[in-house]
Amino acid sequence: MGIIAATTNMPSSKFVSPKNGDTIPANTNFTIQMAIQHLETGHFTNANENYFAAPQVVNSAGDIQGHSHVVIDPLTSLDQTTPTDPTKFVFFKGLNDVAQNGVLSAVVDGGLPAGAYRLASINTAANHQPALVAIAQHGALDDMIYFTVSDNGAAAGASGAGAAGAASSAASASTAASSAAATAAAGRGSRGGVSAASARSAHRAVLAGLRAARIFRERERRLHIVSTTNHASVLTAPAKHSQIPIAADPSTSSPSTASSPCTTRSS
Ligand SMILES: [Cu+2]
Repeated sequence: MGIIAATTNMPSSKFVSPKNGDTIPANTNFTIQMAIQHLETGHFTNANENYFAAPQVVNSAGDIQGHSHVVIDPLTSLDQTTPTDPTKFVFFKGLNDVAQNGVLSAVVDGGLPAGAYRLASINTAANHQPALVAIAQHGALDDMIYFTVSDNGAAAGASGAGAAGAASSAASASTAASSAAATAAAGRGSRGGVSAASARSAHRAVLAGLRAARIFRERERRLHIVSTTNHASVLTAPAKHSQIPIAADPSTSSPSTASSPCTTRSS
């Protein structure tokens, strides 16, 4: 997984525009702005080639080096209670630039048709994996807000109280997701990697793991990225990842391309 951010360096974000509960005009350009902290933005790799393919790294201050994404899901109403379909978003953009004064921006060209929407961040390490932090119980590392797009500027559907309810369900959904993720992670851990393998392949796996650990430690040393705040949870890459350049080294990271799944996409 890489170097896990200390509790003092957990990233978090909050949308500045649109704000939760806002109503914006239909089919009109708008700019998403999101304030972010404890993420050293501007680090990203080509998602077509290196998606999840190298471990998370942090800078000398302990902040994760990565980037963010914004995604807008259409809703049936602001107080929708059925789960959304993650393949059915209407706007997605990787925010690959460095934040300006702590704020990341993305223009939604042409805007959106009238309706109710959910806007969420996906704060990630350079290889697009969700940010990893030192403890399972933490506040949301991402933001999620609800807004209305209207032909006439009026809020669609839910009352103010309804909108507040939607926001609070979002908060609990987010907490539930975190705990589900933690449970899943624990499940993977307890199953172990090699229990079902033959003794020989288990032995090979251990040797490969040790080799990967050695290579990873050497990279850390070269990149001077280990600080006292993040020693606690250094994890090593699986052997099959050991030759993949890590993103903190600018000479080896691949630029994102127009065809990368981490760039703008509408569906
Ligand atoms: Cu990405």
